[in-house]
Amino acid sequence: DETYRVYGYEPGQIEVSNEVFYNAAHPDDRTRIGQALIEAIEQRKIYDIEHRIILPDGSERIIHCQAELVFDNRTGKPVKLLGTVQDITERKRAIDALRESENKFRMLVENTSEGLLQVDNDDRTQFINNRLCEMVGYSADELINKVWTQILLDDEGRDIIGEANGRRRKGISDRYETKLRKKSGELFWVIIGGAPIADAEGKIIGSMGVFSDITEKKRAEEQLLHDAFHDGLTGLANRALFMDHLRMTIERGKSRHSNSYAILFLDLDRFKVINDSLGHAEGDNLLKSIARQLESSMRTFDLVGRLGGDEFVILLSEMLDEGDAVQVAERIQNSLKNPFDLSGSEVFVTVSIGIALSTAGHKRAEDMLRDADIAMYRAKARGRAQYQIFDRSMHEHASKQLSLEIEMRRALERQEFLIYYQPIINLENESLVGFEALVRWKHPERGMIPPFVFIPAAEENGLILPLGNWILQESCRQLRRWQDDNPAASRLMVSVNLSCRQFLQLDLTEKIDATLRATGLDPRCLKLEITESHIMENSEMAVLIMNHLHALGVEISLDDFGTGYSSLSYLHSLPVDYLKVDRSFINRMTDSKENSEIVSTIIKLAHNLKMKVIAEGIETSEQLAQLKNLDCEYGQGYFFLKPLEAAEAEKFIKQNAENFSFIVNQTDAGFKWNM
Ligand SMILES: Nc1nc2c(ncn2[C@@H]2O[C@H](COP(=O)(O)OP(=O)(O)OP(=O)(O)O)[C@@H](O)[C@H]2O)c(=O)[nH]1
Ligand SMILES: [Mg+2]
Repeated sequence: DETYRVYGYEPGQIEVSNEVFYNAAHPDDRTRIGQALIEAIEQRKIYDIEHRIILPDGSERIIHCQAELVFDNRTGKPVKLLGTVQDITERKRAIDALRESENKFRMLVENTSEGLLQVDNDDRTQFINNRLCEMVGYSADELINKVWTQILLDDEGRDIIGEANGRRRKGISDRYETKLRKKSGELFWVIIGGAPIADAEGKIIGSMGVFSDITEKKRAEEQLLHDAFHDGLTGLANRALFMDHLRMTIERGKSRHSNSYAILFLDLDRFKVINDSLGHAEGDNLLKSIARQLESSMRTFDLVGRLGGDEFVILLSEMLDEGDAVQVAERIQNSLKNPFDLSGSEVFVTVSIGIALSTAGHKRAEDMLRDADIAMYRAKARGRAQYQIFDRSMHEHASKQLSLEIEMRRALERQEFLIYYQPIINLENESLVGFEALVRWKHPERGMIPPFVFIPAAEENGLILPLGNWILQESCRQLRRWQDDNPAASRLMVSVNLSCRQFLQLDLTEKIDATLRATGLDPRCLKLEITESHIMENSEMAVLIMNHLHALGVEISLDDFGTGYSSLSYLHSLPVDYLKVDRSFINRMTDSKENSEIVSTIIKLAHNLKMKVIAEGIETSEQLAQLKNLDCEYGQGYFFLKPLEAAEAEKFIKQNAENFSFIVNQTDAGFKWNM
């Protein structure tokens, strides 16, 4: 009955014959069937074949026939086949599908870009794919049945895998990162996706790992991390990293009292000049060279950082005593004595250093850095190229400066600044030639604040630029108005002090030109006073600026001559029109012969250099007489007149307008003007 069913008939539906079987066989399989039959007959063996048949409904099946031949005893000829027929279509299809999926899997394993590794519970390699072999540089033979952790990992990696294996044994799959060692010894990063392998009973017998090379990703991550904490230009620690280290050092210092530490705050002196003269790119090169120089003069456990601009910081975390910090500061200053080579130009650099010591007991890193900064500022104010150690009084000074700055900003807005005009007299005929413009601050609560209090502060905080501009504008405007009102005043001049920062402004000439145009003042009526220290710091640049100013028609006075460090020898190279002799020389000139000799020498020197002389601070008739004797051209001082408010000066001009030879009466107490 089963045979009928296999062939697609009801039992007994047809008469069974060889022909029926033969016809049902798939035409393509018939030759094979014939051959199998012949073999069975000739070799007297079992007829055993799988082949396709076509059922009466046209569908195709696969069958397995196993039959014995029955031979006629007499003739020895085969008479029939006795055996079984089985429909194996479903089983056949399942096996084919399995084979196909196995092939697919093998393809995948061999061609995947991931490394695959199967190990037993003793970490012996059971299977490794080509990709992983490629990654580690070993052949499969070198790894199969070997303990892979001994070959491909270092101690740290073995610890990581040990932990991972623990999780595998509990049946957990997960991912983790570790380094592998190549056959060449080189280490590289992988991420491993690990999964346990269980046998039929669910017992864990090993694990399978998928390895991906993440070296590039790791490198990018490390780069990112590095960039976040380092200065892009010099590669030094940046503010974030430096502050982090400082914080840790302060914390450590709280628990362990033996070690002292310090920070050094460095700012290059006049770095702007290098940028302006050699260009920003060379400025950058200099910053890089200085970074290397600082690193090389530090011990490995000191941290050098760059906060930005031309500011560097150093953390000395292991000091024996406070003297160490001073020694380091001196070493740095000495190491910068040699010039730097910037594309052929030799550049000398000095640096101002502020030191904050752990003994000051800072609790916060920010406070310690701020105090080192304050000390650095003090080093700048004291003339640069030196170091200063922070102490409390500096803090007070700095807070005062800060409140002064705030007040000055307000004063600028509220126009609390005034200009006083001090007459300058032609000594030969005692006539008025003009005024020196002097700024005063009329503070609403504190009254008059003298310039020596707020001008240095304004230099430090930069407010000197807006303030200086205002003084220039206002003096030019005022003089022009007086000239308009009194034609006789048309030859009066005004002399305006320029601060160092103003003088070194890149667009100074343009600004002055614009001011003259805006106020309509004749350039010959404006004189600019510059102190010698400005010029000393950058004499080439100073000469350049002075030449520009001369081109405008503006004359220049060298102020406070003799008080600074200027040597007489370089005076001849300066395009200066007037020399102002400082009041301290005039004060003392009648004391002794030597003192008057000094003034005499200065005046002769100026005359030799075709400069005219203005004596400051004339207070007595004796001084005036001596100066006249020495052919000093001009003078100013209380003996003539004190600085006048604008309204007073105006009245003075009006009342003496007919004749600018003002003198009415000269007494020992001074001049009596028409006022
Ligand atoms: N080349 C270069 N210059 C920079 C960079 N950052 C800031 N600067 C310049 O560095 C100068 C720093 O100025 P300061 O330190 O205030 O002034 P200085 O000219 O050094 O004068 P002192 O410090 O007062 O002696 C400014 O002119 C900035 O324009 C930088 O990354 N590269
Ligand atoms: Mg600087």
